[in-house]
Amino acid sequence: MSHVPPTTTNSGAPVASDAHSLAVGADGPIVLHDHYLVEKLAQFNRERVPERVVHAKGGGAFGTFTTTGDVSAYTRAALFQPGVQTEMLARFSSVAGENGSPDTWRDPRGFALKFYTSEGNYDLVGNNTPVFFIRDGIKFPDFIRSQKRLPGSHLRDNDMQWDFWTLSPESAHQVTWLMGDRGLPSSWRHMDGFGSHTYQWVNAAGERFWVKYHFTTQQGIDNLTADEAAQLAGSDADHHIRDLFGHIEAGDFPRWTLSVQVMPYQDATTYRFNPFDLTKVWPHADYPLVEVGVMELNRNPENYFAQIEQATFAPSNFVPGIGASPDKMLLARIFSYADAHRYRVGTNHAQLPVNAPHSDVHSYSKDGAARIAFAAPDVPVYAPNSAGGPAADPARAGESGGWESDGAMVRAAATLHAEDDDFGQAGTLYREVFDDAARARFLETITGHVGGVRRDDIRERAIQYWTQVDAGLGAQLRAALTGAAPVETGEPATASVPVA
Ligand code: HDE
Repeated sequence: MSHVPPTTTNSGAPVASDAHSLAVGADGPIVLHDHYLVEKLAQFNRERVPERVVHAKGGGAFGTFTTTGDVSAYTRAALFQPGVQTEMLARFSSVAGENGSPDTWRDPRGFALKFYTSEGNYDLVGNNTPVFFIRDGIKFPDFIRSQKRLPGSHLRDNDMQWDFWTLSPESAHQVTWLMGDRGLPSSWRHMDGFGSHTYQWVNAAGERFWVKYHFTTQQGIDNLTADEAAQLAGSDADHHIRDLFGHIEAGDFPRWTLSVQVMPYQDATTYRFNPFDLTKVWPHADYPLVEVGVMELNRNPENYFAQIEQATFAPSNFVPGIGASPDKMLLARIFSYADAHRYRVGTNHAQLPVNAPHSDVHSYSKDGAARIAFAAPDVPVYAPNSAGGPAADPARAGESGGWESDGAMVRAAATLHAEDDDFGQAGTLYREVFDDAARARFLETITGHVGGVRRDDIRERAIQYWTQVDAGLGAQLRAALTGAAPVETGEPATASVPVA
């Protein structure tokens, strides 16, 4: 037998047995000082960290990002300079399901990226859809709870989901994405990724631009039918984890092309849509894609828990040349993720190898549970100091110039732009992006989903919701739900019908 190492305790001491507790005589009482027995059982009870409250089920891999284009006119960020290659980590996930739930449930897919850049970690935490259900983070806990489980029965519930969605009409664009073919990608390799939010890029001259990120899969878009997804949910709950791990292990490395849409800073005030509204896209005809580079995933995690379960991605992890925007959802996320990580993984989560930057850290943070890295003893633990401690440098930080804003503090929706409404882009997606077959599958999906609603008033609101997206669709849905002959209108919804 090849040389096997001796089993030890967590403290490294060799142990006598993994099969027998220490007892008085073979049939006697177990003794408390069998500290190895205690260690095994106590460690076992503490093997879990709290799962992510959303995006709990997922998988990921390491890889590289290579900047093949030249976007230096728009950003000074080191990783996006021509020819630069940066190590990275990606984690893909579903949203509502708990850890262990099926990978193929209909859901947006998380598309979380961590770039270990020469200026610190840059995290871009997006989804496989360019938009989202809501446009203000204060609604996020409510939205997520409506998608999860009833407090009494602990069962998921179509009434909750459609009650929330139909009372939040801004959700229509994302729900159209969700109920369409892109809600069931055949694998993580066959879906696009998006930063979703509008971000700010700042170039070396300090000029500001607004950008949206698009990761186009080089494997091509491929989706499951509802039946295929349901079958896989029963036969292989880990279908996507298995697919990604197996392809990388076989040397078949998935790749995505990163492009950005770039909006000149001043365009934001007059653009036809609110460019910071996360429920809206910027039509590519308005701001075409500019190619940036290629992301390739080419190394599997060695230990899932250490490197994927404990990975912490945060929209607050910006690097010089990249910053936030007035998107209220992004601004709420900038608080929430780092808070989640301190709770879920620990105050020093950024020191775990998977989360640690590949560049030098000169932070004044100190101590805290499970501290691993620390500064040399002669480095001051306070600033300002006259002992050569780290000094803040605005020029290096290159903090984005932010944006101009004024007015009284209010709780109100953002100002409307010329074509801002809740249903227009959803209708465009349904009528102009879906083909006939996709529209037929879409009708079947929402008929099944709305058909699961018990309360008549919610079901009626759902029919009106889809009528706002497209009058013909609403008529077909009503017919499908009531068995009545569809009333052919075909005209897109123009008159606004109150949904709530
Ligand atoms: Fe998340 N989100 N989110 N989210 N989200 C989390 O962070 C949150 C939103 C997304 O693989 C949590 O570590 C708020 C949009 C991904 O580790 C949490 C709001 C988008 C992941 C959280 C949003 C996302 C998360 C859960 C509304 C796409 C998994 C545990 C303002 C653009 C990242 C955690 C990974 C995870 C908060 C909305 C994507 C709770 C408050 C919009 C891909 O902090």
